[in-house]
Amino acid sequence: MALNIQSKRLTQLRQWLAGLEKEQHWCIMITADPDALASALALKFIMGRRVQQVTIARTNAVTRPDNLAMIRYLRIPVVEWKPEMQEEFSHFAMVDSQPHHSPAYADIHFSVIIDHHPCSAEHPLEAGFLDIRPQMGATSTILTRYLRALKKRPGRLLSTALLYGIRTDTATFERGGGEDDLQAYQWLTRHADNSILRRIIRSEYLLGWLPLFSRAFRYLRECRGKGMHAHVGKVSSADLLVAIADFFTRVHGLKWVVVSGVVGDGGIVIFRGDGSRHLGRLADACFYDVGSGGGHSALARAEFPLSALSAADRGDVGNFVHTRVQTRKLRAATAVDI
Ligand SMILES: [Mn+2]
Repeated sequence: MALNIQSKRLTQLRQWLAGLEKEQHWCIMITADPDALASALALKFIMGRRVQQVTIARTNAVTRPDNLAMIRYLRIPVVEWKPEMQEEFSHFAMVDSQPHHSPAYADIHFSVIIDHHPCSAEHPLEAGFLDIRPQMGATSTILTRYLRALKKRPGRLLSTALLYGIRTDTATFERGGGEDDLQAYQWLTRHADNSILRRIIRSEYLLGWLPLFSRAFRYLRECRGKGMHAHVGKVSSADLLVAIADFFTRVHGLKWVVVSGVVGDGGIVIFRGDGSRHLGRLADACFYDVGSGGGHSALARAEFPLSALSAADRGDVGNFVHTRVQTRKLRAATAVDI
């Protein structure tokens, strides 16, 4: 049975490929993340020289350092999508997403949709070639299966891209991914470049973030014996606070860390730890009366508007956070556990 379904899909894929024509200009649209980038690169490789042109266009900005590293080291030819580009193309494909996922896709007809997100009944999909498989941990797994079935051997860079796509979407099989993903992953490791993969994985920070790390190191103060707090002041995004907090989790002997900063007109506090102290409850206890806080034992977050603080506290948010984390008593567990 499974074999029949598989071969029916393969027949459809072959039919679609056979129907491609030399004068066509294709655009593969993505919301760029590792799985989407890898899947688009694989689809472009499969389409090969059957058509005039295959452009990969992203509708979002790429800011994460590992994604920037992936594009650079794997030489993924992705361009920023602009609505006026639409007339340059005769055909559109979409991987790792569905047309209703973004308003940027609204006015476009897609001839190909390949995705692993579930379909929704409100948004029926229509495309010349359609392959939606929610049971797959990554769209990269679906594309890897195409390569294997079509007996197309991917090069070093494409294999590494697909590997990183599966790795990211399944959190290296810690958070999803099944037998199919594992099989694809194993097959890809034979063709991939481990040293490039390692460079991508290790690209965790951007140069522009280093001054923030420097501020965090200078501020670092002890909290309740086993923890540390660092306030980094104004930052452009809470992601930077998360990156700094995650960095500190690599320090052996540091049980937990609190990294705070100001984003726009609000204070954000990121908690990370080894689970020995319930940080979700701590985050709640420290900030529930000025904002909100919560999370798991090893991973929590609190936010508050600066307008909720006194003028003196607003003038020294770092000290406000520090005093709270240092002195607040936990509330009853029932108040936060849901
Ligand atoms: Mn995906």
